[in-house]
Amino acid sequence: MSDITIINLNMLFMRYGEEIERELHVPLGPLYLTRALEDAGFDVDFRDYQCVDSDEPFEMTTFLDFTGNPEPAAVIGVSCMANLLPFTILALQALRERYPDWTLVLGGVGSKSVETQLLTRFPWIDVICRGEGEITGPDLLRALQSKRDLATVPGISFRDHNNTVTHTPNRQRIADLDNIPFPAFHKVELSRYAGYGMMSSRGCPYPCTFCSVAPVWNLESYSRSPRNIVEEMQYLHEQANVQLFLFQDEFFVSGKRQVMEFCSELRQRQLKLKWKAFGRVNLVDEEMMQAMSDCGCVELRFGIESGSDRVLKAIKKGFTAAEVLELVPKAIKFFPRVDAFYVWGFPFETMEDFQQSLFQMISLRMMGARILPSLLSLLPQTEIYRDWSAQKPLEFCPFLLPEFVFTGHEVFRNGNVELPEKHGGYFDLILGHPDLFPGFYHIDLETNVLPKLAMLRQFGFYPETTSGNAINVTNTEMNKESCGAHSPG
Ligand code: B12
Ligand code: SF4
Repeated sequence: MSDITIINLNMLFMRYGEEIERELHVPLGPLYLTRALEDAGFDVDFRDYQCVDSDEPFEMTTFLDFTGNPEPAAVIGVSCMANLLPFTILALQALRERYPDWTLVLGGVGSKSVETQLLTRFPWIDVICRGEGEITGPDLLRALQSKRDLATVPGISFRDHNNTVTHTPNRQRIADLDNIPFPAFHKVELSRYAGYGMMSSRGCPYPCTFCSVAPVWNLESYSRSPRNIVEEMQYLHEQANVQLFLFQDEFFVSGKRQVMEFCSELRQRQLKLKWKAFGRVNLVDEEMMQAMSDCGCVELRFGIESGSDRVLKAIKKGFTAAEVLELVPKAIKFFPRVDAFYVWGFPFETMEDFQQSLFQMISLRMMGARILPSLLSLLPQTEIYRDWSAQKPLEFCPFLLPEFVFTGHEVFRNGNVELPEKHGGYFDLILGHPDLFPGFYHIDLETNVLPKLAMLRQFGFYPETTSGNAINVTNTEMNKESCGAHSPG
């Protein structure tokens, strides 16, 4: 019997009418964790729920069949992001009912900042792992197996014998990322996944108020060496014939020297591979883009967020609209595809600010960029959530869920959300705990979100509505465009 069963629940699963969109991404976090546990001598039973052979992954019977066949180890570790936290909580409850004596551990970014509420309100969760798992995971498993006091394990939260929630001190971030062994690729069938995701860095040094990347990495940012990154690409290319790599991290362009060295490392090894990465408007220049394009970069993505300097300043983005208009048209000349991500619906974004964004989006679209607008998600780790949830009520609007899909069970017909009665439990959970799931809520629907959505539709950035205000998502192509943040497409 294995020492631990790790289940990945980081996934994209959406249902548009009868059509299902499912995009398998290599579950990097749980695979890094698995590798560290194996290196520490543990036998790991790794399961990727993305690959479950069912179109009903959020039916509890599907989850229990997947987990129970074969029987899981006595310690079960689950990994999720904020959008699947409601499902994960109910899935852990189902596991608790089936395996009353097993230890249930929750990890991944979804529980970040809400650990106390989770452990207090859902007593079936035993332990939450905060932050990186490579050192905490093996330490925790050793402590569980030897019945050592969990208070000696840094980086976790748990309920002690008196039912009091205890948070042990944060574990120090891993600064030398080159020392982390490659993920446990042998546990998955790489060819099943869409493109291959990679992380060249962990964290981000910028303080953008709406973004959870910096807080989930405890405000510290580290990059791998160009050599270490290219070694992983070469390994995957040789072992699994991977040809296309997707740098998922937002801080690939951490510095000009880093990027230039990465390109020269690829050239020296004569690796003719294709790759996609995120840029940052204030960190990229023509020389860098030329080098990137010369060695296989087929897509550069920019988080632009707004066309209004007032908004860019308020969200602490660190560049201006003029810099965007200077750089992005140049990027379009270098790369077959340039993505421009925008966030709309900030509670302080006036209609004038929004129109400036719209104008910029239309201009860049005409020049050939792919425009990807997203409605602001109020993630609990962010400054914007903390500031605004204290000032304004959070409003729930089910037909805006496609921006932040939680179960894939929302069926959209004629523009209306239909939730099968048997899955009403997810909605009840979300409605009962807005502080745990603020990503499903909005601020000021009537005067902020809905009028802006109407204008975005008018200019073709979202599908037209067929009834009321609801988003008609029958045009799948269009929706793939508007939610493709890290996707290979
Ligand atoms: C790749 C990625 C994805 C991939 C996930 C692929 C996969 N199968 O894993 C895809 C494309 C599916 C994705 C989707 C989304 N994503 Co995303 N994504 C990322 C990204 C860029 C990297 C994640 C990653 O691989 N990290 C690297 C690994 C090493 O870290 P890790 O996963 O955290 O794992 C470590 C620890 O958490 C821990 N750990 C993890 N699991 C476990 C389990 C146990 C038991 C233990 C002990 C430890 C442990 O150990 C790991 C190793 O150190 C991050 C941003 C970032 N830079 O971090 C955003 C990020 C995670 N995504 C985010 C969001 C919001 C989303 C969406 C919900 C967006 C949306 N609006 O819809 C969607 C969800 C899908 C949907 N719409 O249904 C947010 C998460 C916020 C939150 N608090 O949950 C992030 C932080 C980005 C952001 N801008 O804020 N995403
Ligand atoms: S939006 Fe981009 S630059 Fe800003 S904090 Fe998030 S990852 Fe960093």
